[in-house]
Amino acid sequence: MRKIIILLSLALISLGAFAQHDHSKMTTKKKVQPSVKVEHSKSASAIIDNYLALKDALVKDDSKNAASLGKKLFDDFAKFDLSVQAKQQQNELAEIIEDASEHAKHISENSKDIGHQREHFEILSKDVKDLVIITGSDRTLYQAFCPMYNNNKGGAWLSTSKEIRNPYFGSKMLKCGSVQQEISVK
Ligand SMILES: [Cu+2]
Repeated sequence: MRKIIILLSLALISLGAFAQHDHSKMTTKKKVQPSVKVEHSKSASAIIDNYLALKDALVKDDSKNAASLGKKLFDDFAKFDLSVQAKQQQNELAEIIEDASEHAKHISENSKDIGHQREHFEILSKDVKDLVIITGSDRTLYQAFCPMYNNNKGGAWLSTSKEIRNPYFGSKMLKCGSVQQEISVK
């Protein structure tokens, strides 16, 4: 019996040590948020498609492709039909789209500066999330978070997969981050 207790406490101690070793700085910022359910809608499908393609280009450190996808997104925002959205949400949507267009534009104009593209992508990601929560989505999205981006201030992005592929660090730190929130379709 005594032996078992000693073994158990040893196991607990090593578990504790392991947990502490596991990026202690980062886990403090890894706030898991309650999942949200949005309406099923195709209103934002083109935006989601091109946002995700842009995210993948940044994962691949492909600033040139990111720039052309930034242009596509810019066009998607321009084409977005506000009139079919609920009246009381049109103003807020218009503001989100105005901001998001600006970030998409900067991404399109900085094909030689991936760091700058990533700065805009971080805010763009927030805009796309805010947009989708209002308009609804045609697919489940996961918000992932990299605690190390921007001098450990962290940065979030959206993905259709729970697998981490980091658009802020690309090949330098492909798997840094964790899923923070699920945005699923009702
Ligand atoms: Cu800029």
